[in-house]
Amino acid sequence: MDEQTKEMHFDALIIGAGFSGLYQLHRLRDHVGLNAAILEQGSGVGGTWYWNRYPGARCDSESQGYCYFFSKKLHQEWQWSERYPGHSEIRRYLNFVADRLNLRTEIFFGTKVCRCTFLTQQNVWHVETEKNKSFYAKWLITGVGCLSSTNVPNIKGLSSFEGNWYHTGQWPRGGVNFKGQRIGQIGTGSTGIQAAPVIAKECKHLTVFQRTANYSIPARNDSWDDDYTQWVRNHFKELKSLVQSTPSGHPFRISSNLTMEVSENERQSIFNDAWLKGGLRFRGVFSDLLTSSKANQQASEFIKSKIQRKISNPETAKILTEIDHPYAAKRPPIDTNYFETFNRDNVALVDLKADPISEIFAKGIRLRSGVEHELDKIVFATGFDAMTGPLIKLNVVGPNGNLKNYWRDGPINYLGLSIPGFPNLFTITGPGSPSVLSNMPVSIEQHVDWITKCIQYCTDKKIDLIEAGEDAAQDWTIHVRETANATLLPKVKHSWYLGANIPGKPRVFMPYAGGLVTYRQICNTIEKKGYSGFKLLKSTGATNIKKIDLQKLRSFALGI
Ligand code: NA7
Repeated sequence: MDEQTKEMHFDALIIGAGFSGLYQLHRLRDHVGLNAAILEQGSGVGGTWYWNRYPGARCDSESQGYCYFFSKKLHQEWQWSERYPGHSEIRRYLNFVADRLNLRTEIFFGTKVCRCTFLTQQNVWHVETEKNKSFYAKWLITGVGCLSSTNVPNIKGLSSFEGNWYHTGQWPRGGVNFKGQRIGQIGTGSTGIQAAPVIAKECKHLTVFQRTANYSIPARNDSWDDDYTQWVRNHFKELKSLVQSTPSGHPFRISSNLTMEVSENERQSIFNDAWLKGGLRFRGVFSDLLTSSKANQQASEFIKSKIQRKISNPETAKILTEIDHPYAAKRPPIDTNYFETFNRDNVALVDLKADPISEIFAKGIRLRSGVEHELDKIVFATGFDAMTGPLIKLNVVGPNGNLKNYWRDGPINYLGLSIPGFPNLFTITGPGSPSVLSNMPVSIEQHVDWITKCIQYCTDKKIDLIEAGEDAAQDWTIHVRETANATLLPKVKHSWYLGANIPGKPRVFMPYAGGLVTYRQICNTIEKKGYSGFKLLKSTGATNIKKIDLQKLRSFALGI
């Protein structure tokens, strides 16, 4: 390496300045004492929430659980305004955290990573950015999120469309003006279900193109008053212990009752209570909703009947409730007036199962039957190349080859954290970890704490290289699949949990369905056993980590 490259050495580089990256930087810099930095594509902190600014974008986790719990001080200073935090409030929260912990000095904004190569001679990662800048570090940690690689379906004729089109996951920072316009929205997942009611209120006419009907539970969002905020502050310890002791990481318990072991009346009353309370809590009213088809059917029928009653047009109600999968086997959306939106005069529903999109033409969308929908703007609420997509996009190359090739048949790794053949690389909330099946900040804290301890251990013991062993990774990958197969989760046609929404992507259930509590215990046991299943290597040519001038580096990264 020449003089210039030596100057760009870090102990640790973290990719992404969302919940994961910010906390990881804090832990490595402030607790382990490493020279660490974040490389962030956007111009601000927020991660997934930096890009998801579409109308109605809001978290489905309740705000008293959607935050960091590592610092009581931070917790006491922050105040959420609503039951479910909106996208701009989440960005404000992450900016508040970045400021309080003084993290910005170690974040390179506007720095998109395009390649990460492990240099075997030096035992360092070489990270290249879109602006042809290079960074080097012993440790590489990805905090790129699970839902950051957008999926715009390859529909014939999109380039001929004369209006503007947008993907919800890359929403323009200045917003989009829908006033007086005819809007087409493709997609009715969690995002589409949040967006449609808000767009409908703003635009002249909204046409929703639905391929698969979806369940949704009313969110029953509400603003928080000062009493509740005070209650949350006073119960920091209890809330922390609650989110860390539930399988989903959400601030509510899962009932141990079995659906068919209560009377019909009691069952309906339990469902009804949960419907009135709203949100993801519905999933937790019985313990077997995701393991027993019979139990699930009870919940599914209940929800469908509730939805039907909301919609005035029977034909529309039929299209919206012909749902082809068990409740919550796909990511279960929650909504604010989604189904009611179809009672508005300016909203139409198109059933793509009956009449699929044939092409996009200059003036709008044409269906296979020849029916044309003239549109001024198209909104793609068509989801993401989830979990593996953002990691593969980094073009990670280990000593034996690249990640894309290694994962060509689906992700293989150990604990969702470490990949054989990719030393000193950790993937926060990677495939094979509970991640998207859990309340993300809780999973993230667990991962970051584990990674930090592991790096501290390697530093103390002068270990140069650590990576998942092949056998341990194979066993873990099989365990992840078997755990999912014991549930109804893989029984869905188009689920992004399975990668089935992306043409050509291997159909493999990606997140770990064993729950956060079990997962945490497994990780802790592995740590206590001196990182069993990992390969730990000491070499003579230890990486020479040099203190650097951050200001100089930041200018370098930004090309100024
Ligand atoms: P999802 O849940 O993947 O939903 C995408 C939607 O887009 C879904 O309704 C898809 O129908 C539809 N889609 C995708 N491709 C097409 C094409 N080619 N034609 C028509 N319709 C299509 O993504 P979301 O953004 O809603 O949610 C992702 C997560 O973000 C969410 O779970 C939260 O955790 C946050 P399909 O069901 O595949 O038939």
